[in-house]
Amino acid sequence: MSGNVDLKNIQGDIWPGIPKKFETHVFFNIADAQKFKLALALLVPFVTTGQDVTGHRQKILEVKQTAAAVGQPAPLVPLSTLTIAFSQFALNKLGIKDNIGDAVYQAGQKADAQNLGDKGTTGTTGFLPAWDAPFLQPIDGLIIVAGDSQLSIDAKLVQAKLTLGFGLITKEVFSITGNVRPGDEKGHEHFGFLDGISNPAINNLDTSPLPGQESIRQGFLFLGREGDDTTRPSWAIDGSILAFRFLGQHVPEFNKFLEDNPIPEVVDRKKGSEFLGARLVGRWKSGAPLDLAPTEDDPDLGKDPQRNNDFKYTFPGDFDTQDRCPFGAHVRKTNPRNDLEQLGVSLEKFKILRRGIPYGPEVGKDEEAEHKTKKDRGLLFRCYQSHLVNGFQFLQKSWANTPTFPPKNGVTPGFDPIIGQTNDTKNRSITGTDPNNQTATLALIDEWVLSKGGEYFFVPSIPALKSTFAAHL
Ligand code: N7H
Repeated sequence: MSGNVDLKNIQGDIWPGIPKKFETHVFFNIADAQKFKLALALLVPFVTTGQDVTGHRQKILEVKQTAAAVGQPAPLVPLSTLTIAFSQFALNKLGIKDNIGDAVYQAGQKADAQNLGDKGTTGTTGFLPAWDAPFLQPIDGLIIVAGDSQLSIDAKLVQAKLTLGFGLITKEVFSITGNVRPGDEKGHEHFGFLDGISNPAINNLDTSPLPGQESIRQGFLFLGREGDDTTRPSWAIDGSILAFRFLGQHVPEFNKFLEDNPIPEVVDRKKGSEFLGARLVGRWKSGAPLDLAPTEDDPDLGKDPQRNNDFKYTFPGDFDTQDRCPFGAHVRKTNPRNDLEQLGVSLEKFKILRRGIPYGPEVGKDEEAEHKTKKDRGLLFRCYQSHLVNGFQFLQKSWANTPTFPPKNGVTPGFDPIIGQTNDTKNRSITGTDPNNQTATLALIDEWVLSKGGEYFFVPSIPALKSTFAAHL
């Protein structure tokens, strides 16, 4: 199908993405399908659309401009939003029998866990991932409430739970709140790196892409739109598939590894450790990409959206050497840019739109001193795409977990040091972290990101919520 999505019809978390400080995820099961459909009909008017979020973003911009004009810091604009998503288990319960056209979604993430490289055990009933208990049972749906403050989202959540009859019609399985990190760490994930920089632009929606930002056809994000060649049921159009991953991060242990393995020949040990961190991620903590800032951090570049994503690994030597950026660095593994384009491979179908948020407290002094994680923290990772097999699943399995990717003559890049994993061994390594000794292998003795659970959800359009998911009142 050609044509463009109508912002009134899509959920705003997919596009343009919700500006948020706090975000609660409530995973639920449907206890009474008939009553749930009636309750959902009452909730649909409160689901946040793309048009709603466009309005919020405009308001935030205006408030910022007004504050800047008088030299004042901009106040936060009150905001609370609601997103709702359903797993295949929910479709079954609600009697929605059509084949959505994504076998990975239909089987569910628990069935995919071994394939994704998650830890676990194999018994008589097959592979059991070492996930947190709530994710080991079927989960029907997910409500995401996001906003500017805990207070705003709490009020929205109470309203949503009352409407859906939580406790009777709908049962809560698990709930977790993420928040933007405090002070200067705003926008940085728990290892300390600026996140949320590189996402694809969507044709005819992001009308002025940032320098370096690649545009994809709408069908690679929304089912049934241009570029999506799969047969879909008519109600699935303008929905998107959400991969949720509950990812714990061992921050003190990661920092200790950097401390113990500084890149040699750098002015001092501390800078050598920072350099190793940047070589593992492919960007400095400031966000500055190694491809543009290969030897030292450039904080002005890091925070400048006009420049911080404007690179493709096309500098002389980039394709064959790891002088500027290791082939296995996290951002190069998950978006290899020219490494594949030079081989004639288009990256369009491998694009995902990331919408995550950190969770858990800041690292405590005791954890820092003992180099040991004592409190749970990490990333509530979410990404959207129209096909999991080319999107999240492919990036995790065929790129991050595959040491020979990206393909390079005579060099094995190694695992993605941040998210690459194997089911039950800790036998991970990477090459090229030391620019002066690029064939040396660095053993990644620990895994610092641990999968604690997840599920694949479908995020329906507003018309689909009304016509197919909810009862007709
Ligand atoms: Fe990643 N990190 O802090 O190291 N990621 N990521 N990610 N990630 C990115 O460009 C991180 C995860 C992608 O276009 C940045 O926005 C952490 C999963 C993709 O150049 C940083 C975790 C998957 C990109 C991190 C985590 C991806 C990307 C740079 C888990 C998919 C864009 C900031 C706890 C399977 C690459 C930015 C590009 C960027 C980190 C998870 C994918 C700093 C800590 C599970 C596609």
